[in-house]
Amino acid sequence: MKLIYAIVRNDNEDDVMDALMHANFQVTKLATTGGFLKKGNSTLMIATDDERVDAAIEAIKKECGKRQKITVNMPYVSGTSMVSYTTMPMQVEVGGATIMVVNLERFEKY
Ligand code: 2BA
Repeated sequence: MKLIYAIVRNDNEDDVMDALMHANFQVTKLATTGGFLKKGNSTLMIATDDERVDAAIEAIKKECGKRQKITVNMPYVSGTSMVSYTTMPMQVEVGGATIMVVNLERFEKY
C-alpha cells in the first residue's frame, strides 16, 4: 500500500475531496500552513493500494488545475544596522498540488 500526501490550496480542497470520495478513495484532511507564505493550505492523506495511486493523482490534478504566478508582498528586513520592516513584491507560483507518495508498511483498522 501507499500513502499519498497532497498539499492543495484551501480553494480546491472541497472539489478534490469530493472527486476522491466519488472515485471510492478514503481521505483525511489536515489543516496545514505553508512555511513560505505562512498561509493556510490543506494536506490530504489517502492510503490506497499501489495500483490505485495513479488514479488518485489524476483526480487531484483534474481538480487543482494549473499553477499560476501571483505577486505577493513578502516581509523584507534591510541589511543595515537600522532594522527597517518593510515589504518587497515577489512573484511566486501557486495552485496545482504538491503530491508525495510514500510506502505504507502497515495498515490496520480495528
Ligand atoms: P508555501 O511554503 O507557503 O509555499 C507557497 C509557494 O511559494 C510555493 O508553491 C512556491 O511556489 C513558493 N515558494 C516556496 N518556497 C519558496 C522559496 N524559498 N523561494 C521562492 N518561492 C518559494 P508550491 O511549490 O506549490 O507549494 C505549496 C505548498 O506546498 C507550500 O506552501 C508548502 O506548504 C507545501 N510544500 C511545497 N513543497 C514542499 C516540500 N518539498 N516539502 C513540504 N511541503 C512542501
